[in-house]
Amino acid sequence: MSVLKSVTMAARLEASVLKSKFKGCLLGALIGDCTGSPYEGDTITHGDKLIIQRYYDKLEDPSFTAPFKSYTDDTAMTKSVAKFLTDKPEPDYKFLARLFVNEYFKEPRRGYGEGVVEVFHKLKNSKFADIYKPASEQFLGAGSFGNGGAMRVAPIALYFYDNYKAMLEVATNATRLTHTHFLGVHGALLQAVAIDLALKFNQNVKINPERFCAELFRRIRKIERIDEDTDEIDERDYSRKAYQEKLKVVEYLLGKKHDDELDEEVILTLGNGISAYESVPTAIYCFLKSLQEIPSIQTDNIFRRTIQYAVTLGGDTDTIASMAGAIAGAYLGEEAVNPYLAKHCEFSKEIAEMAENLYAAKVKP
Ligand code: F2R
Ligand code: MG
Ligand code: MG
Repeated sequence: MSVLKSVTMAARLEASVLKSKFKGCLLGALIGDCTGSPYEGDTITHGDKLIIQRYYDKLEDPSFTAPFKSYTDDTAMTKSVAKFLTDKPEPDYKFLARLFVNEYFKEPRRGYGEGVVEVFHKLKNSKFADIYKPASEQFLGAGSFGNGGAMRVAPIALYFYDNYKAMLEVATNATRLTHTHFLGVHGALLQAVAIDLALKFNQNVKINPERFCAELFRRIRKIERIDEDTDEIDERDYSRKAYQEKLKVVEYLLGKKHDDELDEEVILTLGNGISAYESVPTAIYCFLKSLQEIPSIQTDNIFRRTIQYAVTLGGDTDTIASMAGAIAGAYLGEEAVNPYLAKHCEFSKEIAEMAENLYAAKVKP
C-alpha cells in the first residue's frame, strides 16, 4: 500500500485509536528521555550493549523496584509546549516563551543546553520585550542549530494532525524562540513531519521503511527549498539540502545487514550529536530500523526496540531516544508501551494526562 493511501486511511482512524496514539507519542518522548539520559554523552561498547539489554529487561520486569529515572530538559520543554497548546485558544508565543523561562528557573538542573540558558536569561531580563531577539543573537547571529527545537515538537505534531500547514507554521514559530539557524528549524520540522506521518498509519498496517523514508524526503524537500527570509528558492545552496542528503543516507543504511560495524557507520554518517542535523535523521533511522528485528536486541516490542536501539548508539542518547520514541509511540499507540517501563519514569502519569488533555482540546466530542 502506498504511503499516501495509508495516510488518507488515517483520516478515518477511530477516535479511541487517535487518543491512544497521542498518549503513545508523548509517553515515547518521555521514556526515551528518562531511560536514555543516564547514557548521554557516552560511547557505547559491545559489552555496554549487553548491559543496556539487561537494563531494559529489568525496567520491564514487574518485580523490579528502583527509584524512577528522572526526566531532563527534553521533557521539561515538551511539557511547556503541550500547555501552550491546551491553555490558550490561539497560539500565543509570548506565553510559550514565559512557560519555557518559568520552567527553567523553577528547575534549572535538568541538563539544558548552554545556549538556551543564555536565551532564557535574556528573555527574563528584557521582560519578554522582543521574544525572538535573544535567540537571533545566539552564536554571533547565526542562531542555534541544536536539537532543542526538535526534541520538544511532538505536542505540536499531535495537536495539528489535521492541519499540516498550521503544524509547520506553529512548529517554526515555537522553535525560533530558541533556535533560529535553519538547520535547527528544519530539524524540528522534519521531526514533526515524521510524527505526523507515523500517527496517520493504522498501527495494524505494516510500515514499509523505504516508502516512509521516500515520503519524508518529498516533504522535507519542499521545506528545505523555501528560504524563510526571502521566500525564494536557491538551488545552488547545497546546505539547503542537508536533510534531503541525510534521508538518502537513512535509506542506504536501512538496506544494510546489521552488525556492530553498521552501528559505527550510522554514528559516522548520520551522527549521534547534539545538533539537529546529527540527531533527527538518526532518530528516524532508529524507528525505521526497529520495525524489523535487530539481532543484538532481544524484544518483540517495536516501541522498546526503537528506544533501546537509539540508546545503544551513544552520544545524545536522551534526545535521540526521546525523538525516536515519540515517532514509534505515534505509530503504535499506548498499547505498545510496557506499563512497568513507563512507571519507572518520572512524570509518566502526568504526561499521559497531558496527552489526553491535548486530545480533548483538539478533538471535540
Ligand atoms: N545539554 C545537554 N547535554 C549536555 C550535558 C548535560 C549534563 N549531563 C547535565 O546534566 O547538565 N543536553 C540537552 O541539550 C540538547 C539540546 O540543546 P539545545 O536546546 O539545542 O541547546 P543549544 O545550547 O541551543 O544548542 C546545544 C549546543 O549545540 C552547539 N551549537 C548550537 N548551535 C551552534 C552554532 N550555530 N554554532 C556553534 N555551536 C552551536 C553549542 O555547543 C550549544 O551549546 C539536548 O541533547 C538536551 O538533552
Ligand atoms: Mg536532555
Ligand atoms: Mg540530550
